[in-house]
Amino acid sequence: MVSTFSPLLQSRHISHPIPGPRSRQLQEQRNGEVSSAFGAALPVFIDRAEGGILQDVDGNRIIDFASGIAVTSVGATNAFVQAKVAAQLDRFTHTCFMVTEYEGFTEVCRWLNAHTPGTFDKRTALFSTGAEAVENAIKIARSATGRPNVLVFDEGYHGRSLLTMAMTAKENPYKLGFGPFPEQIFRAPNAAPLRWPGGPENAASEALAAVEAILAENGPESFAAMVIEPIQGEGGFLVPAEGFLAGLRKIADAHGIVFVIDEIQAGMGRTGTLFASEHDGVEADLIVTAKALGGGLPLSAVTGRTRLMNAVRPGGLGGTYAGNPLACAAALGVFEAFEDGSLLANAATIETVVRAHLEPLLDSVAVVAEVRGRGAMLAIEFADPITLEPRADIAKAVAAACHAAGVLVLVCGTYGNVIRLLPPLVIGIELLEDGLRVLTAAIEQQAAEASRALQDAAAA
Ligand code: PLZ
Repeated sequence: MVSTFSPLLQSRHISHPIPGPRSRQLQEQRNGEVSSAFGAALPVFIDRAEGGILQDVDGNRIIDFASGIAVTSVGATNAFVQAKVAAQLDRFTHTCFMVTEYEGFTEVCRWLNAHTPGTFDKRTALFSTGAEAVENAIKIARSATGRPNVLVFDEGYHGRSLLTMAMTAKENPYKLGFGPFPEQIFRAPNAAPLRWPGGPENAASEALAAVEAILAENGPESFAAMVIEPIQGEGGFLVPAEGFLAGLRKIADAHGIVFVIDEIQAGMGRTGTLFASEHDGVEADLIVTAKALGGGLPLSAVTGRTRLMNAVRPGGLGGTYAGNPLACAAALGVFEAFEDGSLLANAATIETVVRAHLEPLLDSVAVVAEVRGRGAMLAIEFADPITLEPRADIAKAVAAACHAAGVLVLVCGTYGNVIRLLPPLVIGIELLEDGLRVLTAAIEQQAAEASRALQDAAAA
C-alpha cells in the first residue's frame, strides 16, 4: 500500500506546550463522554505515528519510548503490516474462525509453532487480548492435568480480566474494589536481585526454595500451572536472577506442573531475541504472546505442546474475534518484518545506546538504584541509596519533565519508582539519543532538586 502521507519527520519538535490547545480541547470532550476510569500517561491526542515519532493534533512531534506498551515494535505504520492488512481488508474483515475458516489463522499458528522455543511438536490457539490468552493457558493446563491450582509470582502482571487480575500482584489500580477473585491462585517470591533480602547472589536459590515450600504446603500434585514473565513488565522490568527460570522449569517437571511463560510484553523481538525466555535457555510448555504479535491489531496466542493444546475437548476454546482475519494478516506482516534479522539487531543496538547514556548515572546520581533490562526493554529505578526506599516522586517528576520536553516515557513498578523504555525497534539512533539526552538531563535536574529540598528541610 502506498501511503497518502509524506514521511513523518524523525525529529522532536514542540510547536505548542504539551498538551497543546487542540489536545486540551479534545481532552475536555473526552472527559464528557468517556469513563473517567481510563487514565492516560500523557493526555495528548495523536494524529499520526511513524518510526520513533508520535505526532499530536497540535503538530508536536513526540519521541515514542512506549510503543503503545510494547505493541508497535515494528513501527506504527510498518509497510509489511500495512500491505498485508490492506490486502485482507479488500477480501473480508471477519467470518469467525469457529464458523468458517481462513488460511491466515493457520499461517500465524504455523509461524508460532516453528519459532517459539522448543523443537517438540506444537499447536497454537489464537485469541485477541493478552489477558484472554493467559486465561486460556490456564484453561488448557487445567484440562490437561485435571488440577486446580495456579502458581504466580510477586510483581507479576497478567491482565485485567477476573482470573488474570487474581494472578496479577499489584492491588492498586488493577484489583482495588473488583473482588471477589477466583480462588486457587498462589503467589511465590520473585527472584528480583536488587531487593532480595538475602543478597542478589542468593536470589535464585532462595526464591526456588520458597517455591518448593509453597508447593509442599499446598500439595504439588494440586498445581496445574506456574505462570511467569521472563522479564516482568508492569512490575518494574525485573530481570530474574540467573538460573531462576531454569530452576522453575526443573521444579515444574518434577511435579508434572505445566510451565507457562507469559511473553506478552517481553516477547516478539523486544529483547533482541524473538522470545525473551531464549536468554535463559528455557522452553515453556505453553508460551503466551500478544502485543507486538499483531503489530497494532488485537491478536494473542497460546502456543505449546500438542499433548496439552489438544487436551481440551473440541469446542472448549474459541471466541467471536479469536484470531480475527485482519489481525492475522497484520501478524503475517510482523513476521515478514522480522525475517531479515535487522529488527533483532536494532534491539541490541538500542540496548548499547541506552546503557551508554544511563549507566554513568549509577555513579553520578545517588538516587539511581539500577539500570536493567534487555534489548529494547530497559528501565531505570529510583531509590534511596542507603535504605533502597523507592522514590516514586523522582520517577514521576522525571516522567513529567520528559513529557513536557516531548519525550514519552512510562512509569512502572509496584512502587511506581521505575521509568521504562520501550522504543519501537525501528527508531533512528539520532532520535533515540535525543530522547536519552532529555531523559538524562531530567534525571540530573530532578535528583538535584530533590536533594536541595532535603537539605533545606534539614536546615529549617
Ligand atoms: N501479561 C506480561 O504486560 C499487558 C497493561 C496495561 P492485555 N500489559 C499492559 C494496562 O494497564 O492495562 C500484559 C502484560 C503481560 C498480560 C498482559 C495483558 O495483556 O492485552 O492488556 O490483556
